[in-house]
Amino acid sequence: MRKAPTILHLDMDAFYASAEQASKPSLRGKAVVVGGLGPRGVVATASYEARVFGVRSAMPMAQARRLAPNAAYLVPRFALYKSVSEQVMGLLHALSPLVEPLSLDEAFVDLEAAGAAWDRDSARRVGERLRTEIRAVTGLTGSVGLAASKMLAKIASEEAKPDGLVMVEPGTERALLGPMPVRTLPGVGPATGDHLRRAGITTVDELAEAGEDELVRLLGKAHGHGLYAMALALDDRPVVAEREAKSVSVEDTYDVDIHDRVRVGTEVRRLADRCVGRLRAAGVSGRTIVLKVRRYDFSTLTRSETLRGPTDDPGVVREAAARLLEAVDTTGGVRLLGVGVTGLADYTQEDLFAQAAGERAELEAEEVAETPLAREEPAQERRWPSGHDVRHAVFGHGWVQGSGLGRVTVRFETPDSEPGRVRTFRTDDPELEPAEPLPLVRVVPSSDPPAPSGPSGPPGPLTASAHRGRGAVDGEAQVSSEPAIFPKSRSGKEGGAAPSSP
Ligand code: DCP
Ligand code: MG
Repeated sequence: MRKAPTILHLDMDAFYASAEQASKPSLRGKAVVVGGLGPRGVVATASYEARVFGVRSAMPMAQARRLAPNAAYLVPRFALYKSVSEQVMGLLHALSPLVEPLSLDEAFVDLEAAGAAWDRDSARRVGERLRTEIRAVTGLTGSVGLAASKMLAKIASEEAKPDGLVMVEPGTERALLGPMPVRTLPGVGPATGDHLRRAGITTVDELAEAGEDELVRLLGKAHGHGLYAMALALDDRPVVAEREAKSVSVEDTYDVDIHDRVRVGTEVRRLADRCVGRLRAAGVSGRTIVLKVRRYDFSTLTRSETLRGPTDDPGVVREAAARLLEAVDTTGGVRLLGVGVTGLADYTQEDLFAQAAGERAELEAEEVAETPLAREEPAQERRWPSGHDVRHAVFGHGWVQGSGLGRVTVRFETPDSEPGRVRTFRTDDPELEPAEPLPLVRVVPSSDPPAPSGPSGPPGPLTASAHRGRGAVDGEAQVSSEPAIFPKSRSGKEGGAAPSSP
């Protein structure tokens, strides 16, 4: 293991919810819950203000509403989160060529790779500067962990939350890890955690005391051996840059076209399992699941879905492939099927299984009308998901605070305005239309000098200056400004039909 704490782990704080608060001045400092609002929706995340009431990621939305009835409930705006994520990843890439993204809001960076840091002091300086830059460029806060290994860097960023930096001094790793629950270690998900608990092992110290032989007996050779090393804080895994181009895939061509929908499903499941077999043999996992279908007339299409983090779990890959198949018309028969996984990494998050189940619930929820009323006019209701952006010909940019009974309530405010006023319209008001998200931080016109970045002045990639919460000066002008840094297009699933909610 290296001697200096030069592996950095960044994790944005309450990512989706913070992006919503930055976007909507009236929600700053308030309980905000983002997730599926349909009857089977789950919480994607909650602002720290909502966590006080016990609201957590992956909790059923109905339970969240009971715990925090007065919170704001919003449907995710993935296009916004993705563009903020790209800004953050850009800042990380400016530090080092070795950046390993784990999800939209989380990544490892090897600071030694390009000489950005070499010891404690230089690593701390880089970490603090990164946090300043992230705030300036995105308006959001991220927490940083620094350590001599990936495992400890990730634990440190968790300790640093929210809005902090924690460095694990080399040599103190075992003392820090010992009292922590076994679930802290990478690769210990709910199933392994339960298994260990039944064997009387709940803390990392108890894992280490159990000894390698006992862990191998309980968990099998590879897992037991690996976990024992982690319990001793021995983690040599390198930071691996994302290898988008690489993928693992399998496909089959059939002698006779398959017409039976059930049989197509069975084949896709079999291919998913074979694909996972190859992934595991190669010791990697991946984030993007790809389904390929060639139909009777040789028309070929591929569909893909990207998960929050890499997986090598057969259940997750199977479910994703099955979801992708649902959207493909196979009535004429299929002659070839394929399943692949791309976006490979060495790191796996066991909890993705729970994630897959949650996402499926949300997708189904989108198809179910929420109330009898919504069923009467589903097109109008679905057009106005809570939290999504709108533009009114007279009042400008705003967001949907709620809809139902043929009415939609809009709050007119923008990221750098004062908290705005609420107005209600008919859902078919011709002056009201859906809009693209505005940038969270206003981009400085190119003629302006770059924003100052502190006394030591990094020549860093600062391209924007923060205007969060500033007063009325900008308020009016902002209403007519165009989003400069955000992509115009939204892909179907992300921008499309989400349930509206009263
Ligand atoms: N997410 C999700 N479903 C989950 C967990 C997370 O959709 N079960 C989404 C919403 C989160 C984002 O991924 O905002 C990042 O996940 P994190 O685990 O990093 O959680 P947060 O960033 O929300 O909070 P924290 O401050 O704890 O990192
Ligand atoms: Mg986060």
